[in-house]
Amino acid sequence: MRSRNEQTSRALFDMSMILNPTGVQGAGLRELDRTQRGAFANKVLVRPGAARLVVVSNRVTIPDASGKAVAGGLAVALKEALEAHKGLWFGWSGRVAVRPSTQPQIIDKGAVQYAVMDLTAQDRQEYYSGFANRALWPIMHYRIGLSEFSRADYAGYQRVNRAFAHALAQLLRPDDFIWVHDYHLMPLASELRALGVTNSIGYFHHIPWPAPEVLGVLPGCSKLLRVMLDYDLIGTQTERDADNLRRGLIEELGAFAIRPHGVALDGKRTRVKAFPIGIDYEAFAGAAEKSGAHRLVRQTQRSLGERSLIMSVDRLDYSKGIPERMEAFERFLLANPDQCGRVTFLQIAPTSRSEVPEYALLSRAVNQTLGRINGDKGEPGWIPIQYVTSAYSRNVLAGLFRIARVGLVTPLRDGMNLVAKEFVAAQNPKDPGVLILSRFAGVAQQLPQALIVNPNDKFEVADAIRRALDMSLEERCARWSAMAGTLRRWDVRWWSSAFLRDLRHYGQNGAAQHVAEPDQDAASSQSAKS
Ligand code: ADQ
Repeated sequence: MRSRNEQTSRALFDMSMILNPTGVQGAGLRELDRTQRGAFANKVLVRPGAARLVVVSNRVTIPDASGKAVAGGLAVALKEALEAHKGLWFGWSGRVAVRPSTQPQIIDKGAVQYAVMDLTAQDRQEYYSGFANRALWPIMHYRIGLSEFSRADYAGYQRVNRAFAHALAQLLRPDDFIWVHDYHLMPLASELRALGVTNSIGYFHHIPWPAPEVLGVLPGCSKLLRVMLDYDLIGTQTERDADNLRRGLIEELGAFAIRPHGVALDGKRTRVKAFPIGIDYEAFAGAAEKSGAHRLVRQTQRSLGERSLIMSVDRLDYSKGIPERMEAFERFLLANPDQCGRVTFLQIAPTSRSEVPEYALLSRAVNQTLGRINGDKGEPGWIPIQYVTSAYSRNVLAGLFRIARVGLVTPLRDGMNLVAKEFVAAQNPKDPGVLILSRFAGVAQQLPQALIVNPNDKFEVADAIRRALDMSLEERCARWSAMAGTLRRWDVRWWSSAFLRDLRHYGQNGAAQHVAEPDQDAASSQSAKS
């Protein structure tokens, strides 16, 4: 069992980068011993409990000196799986160095080993800020107009993936199974295969996978699709994402569909399946229950008085639809003058990726919209929209969610959206608030009992706010208990164990590189477009 401190310690968590920056300085660093370089051995079937789990993500969360994980929900989930498998977590240290690492730095913490690499400023710019966050992120979120492709960035993206593969391959044992996370590292399996690594390799895509027509706009998209075939198993957030990726592989590359969930091409076979990420429901609910004593929660409750709280929490990202949401709230006030002075909308939105120009523009747009609405609609003693940009502990967020009457989660596009799940977990079962949810967030497919809206339609969102505020206790309880049941059952432990179980299964049943022909039972073999 983890300690409560460990469970509740939380920093702002950019899940898409997989975890927040942490200091990795200090005791435990050592250079890789040459005798450890025993990679490139033949694949060994993974026996439950016997094989080591190797997690790879853009950023690595290393427990701090006191042994506590400085981490959000995913770090907690992965840490548990890592500990159970005496695992290794590999990725970027978060540091920029004058020279790139050729060898990872190894840090031992209890049952888990961490291996981190430094990047140069150029690597960071091209791989992370450039290709990952200026080209891939917008395309994957259907924002073609914002996607900036540059060959130099793409070369940097490939270079960092290759360097990571070289460093990681030195650490691998024959029976390790490898779990790669997110869009920064899509070519990693292919780079590892090129080095002769035959271990089972899985990949989880935390953000949406767009329709082939959208991804097709990105120069070099068929190369990006082709490298996905080197994974044994690819996890997506929703069935729609899985279907989009399978269609992309079939339509763009001419791969064959195979049953179940898979595609095959040129002797490679991969499975693509939805594994909706969950939260640590009980821990979040427990934190919410005890949060009333927290100063910030009490202060907020006092300042609200009789007013209803409408609440949103997001990283400051254009995919989250923050200015659009503020305008929908303005529309609600215009349509419901009786509500002026009776509701407060609290938007928490810590800055992220500020080195990317589109994010600086967004920050300005949010401030302008906010200023205009508060100036137009505010009154002495009442500011309609409160906007804060700090990161808060899980206890504080949970406490604020619990006193909110409405959770307004309206991203324009989102892989899953954990905030919606956290809002539900934080509610008082006897008097729950109402969740308003964008139909374009992956979570909407799991929570149809929320009020589902199109975030581009201000009128529809405004009507949903009114409906939420007027909803009877009976209806709120019925909706909430259905959502809570789903989230309890499909929690973060289910997510990691379901993925790893399937990775073992599909890894054992044909590594990507070992398949000569598509399965005979192919439901719909489709021929190459070209
Ligand atoms: P994100 O885009 O970062 O994640 P989200 O799923 O909402 O979005 O996760 C954000 C996390 O950060 C939540 O746990 C939230 O509580 C926390 N957080 C946000 N603001 C905070 C603040 N001010 N203080 C403290 N914590 C804060 C990406 C994808 C998502 C997908 C996740 C997980 O974009 O679609 O759900 O990965 O797979």
